[in-house]
Amino acid sequence: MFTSLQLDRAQQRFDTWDVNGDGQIDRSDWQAEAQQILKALRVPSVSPAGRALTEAYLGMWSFFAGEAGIDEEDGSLNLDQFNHIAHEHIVEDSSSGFGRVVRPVIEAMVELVDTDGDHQVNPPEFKTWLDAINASNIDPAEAFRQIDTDGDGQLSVDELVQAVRAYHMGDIDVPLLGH
Ligand SMILES: [Ca+2]
Ligand SMILES: [Ca+2]
Ligand SMILES: [Ca+2]
Repeated sequence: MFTSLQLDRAQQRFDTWDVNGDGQIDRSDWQAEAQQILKALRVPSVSPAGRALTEAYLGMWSFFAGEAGIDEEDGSLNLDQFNHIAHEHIVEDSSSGFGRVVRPVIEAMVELVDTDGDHQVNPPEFKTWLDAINASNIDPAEAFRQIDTDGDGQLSVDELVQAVRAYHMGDIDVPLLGH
């Protein structure tokens, strides 16, 4: 069963991904979410980094569509279907296929904000990340501490992938893939 916080997170996640607000999630919503992030970062969507993010987002959509047994071009998911898949794959099983489709999104985001090129995210780079997903109500320093589980002052791809799951579990308060 979902806890109420997990349900709340799933609802927030759904509302975020339902970019055009029609109560259904489809491919265009995921594309729009990636476009919004790229626009906020002033990165052209046709650049290699822009393409990588868009493809990674569409990879997440392919996963959800596949799990729901719907056509990824024409199909759409309602809230119940979305919750079911999220429950099965995000909350219950950390080694599931969802982890494998989240990782490319995290890697693409790290690439986009990693101004010093060390493939990790330092505090100023993390601030850029939060701004890009419009998470203005998040305390960047507190969020950083929650995600930096080894406390080395850098967010690794692994820590960030774990944080996506921890957010949906209700263990931490930081949405990393849009808000
Ligand atoms: Ca929609
Ligand atoms: Ca860096
Ligand atoms: Ca770390």
